[in-house]
Amino acid sequence: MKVFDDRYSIIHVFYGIIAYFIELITFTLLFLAYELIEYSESYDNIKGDIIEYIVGLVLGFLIKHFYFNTL
Ligand SMILES: [Ca+2]
Repeated sequence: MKVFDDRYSIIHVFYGIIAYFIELITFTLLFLAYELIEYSESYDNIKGDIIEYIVGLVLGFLIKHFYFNTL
């Protein structure tokens, strides 16, 4: 599996953070649609990118609940 393997990896993390702050379901569906179009033949890339996105979601959670102290 390819995780944090290219310059887009950090974008996936930031996208995850933004998704958590704005609208989780819509952003997740858009991300999955993009992944399926971009890497329709490489599930290794998709799995890696999803892990990068989840890392972003976790960071978004931590920032929102601990830094901004909101629920
Ligand atoms: Ca990747």
